Amino acid sequence: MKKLGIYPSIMCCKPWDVKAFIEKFEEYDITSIHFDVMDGHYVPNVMLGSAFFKDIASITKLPIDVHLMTLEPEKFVEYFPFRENDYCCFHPETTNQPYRLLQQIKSKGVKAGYAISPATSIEYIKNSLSVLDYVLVMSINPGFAAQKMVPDHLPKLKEISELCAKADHKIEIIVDGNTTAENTKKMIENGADGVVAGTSSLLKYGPETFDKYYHDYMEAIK
Ligand code: S6P
Ligand code: MG
Repeated sequence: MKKLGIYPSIMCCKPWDVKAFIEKFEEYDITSIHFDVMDGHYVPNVMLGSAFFKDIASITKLPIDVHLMTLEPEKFVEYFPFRENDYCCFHPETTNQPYRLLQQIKSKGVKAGYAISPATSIEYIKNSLSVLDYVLVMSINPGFAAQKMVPDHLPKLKEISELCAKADHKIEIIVDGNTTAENTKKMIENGADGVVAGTSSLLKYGPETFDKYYHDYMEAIK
């Protein structure tokens, strides 16, 4: 079985713990650092800016996956000095030309994805299969950590993964929200290739607990 992708959500780390957590992420060779950007308009919260992105990029070569929860994501894409192999996704309903924006992101050498909120139509995915590198499937309403998985998530995840399997290249399916070990098992069964890890699993406490939580989590999802 393919190794599950792990995308720890840096917004769940206290500022004073960020460096120590990143050292742990490197030690465990995690897939990418999940970076939540919130504009206070698309979602009722404000989070993580481009200066913080630059700071993280200056201390690690791990890829950073930027999750834009903003209106006019085409503007925000220009604020971040992406490196090759970083990821960037946005919510397709927040922009007039989502297909064009995927192409724009890919032209920077960056992996391009859609973030799909619980009620967002999967038609966007259907009409963009050839340009999508990944889909971030939200199992919660975007805006806050520490929420519970919505009841409609698993069947939607299955539908999305089956749809993406029709593409002529691999489209990664990453789940964002409430990825407890118990939920992660069900998410894998329904097509997840990777999960965002936050307060529900690896980042519940400080970096000194990471080893324990990582081993317990990996053991529990076997
Ligand atoms: C929510 C955001 C997420 C959270 C993540 C936190 O708007 O997009 O990436 O950071 O879900 O993890 P948890 O385990 O607290 O749900
Ligand atoms: Mg996110």
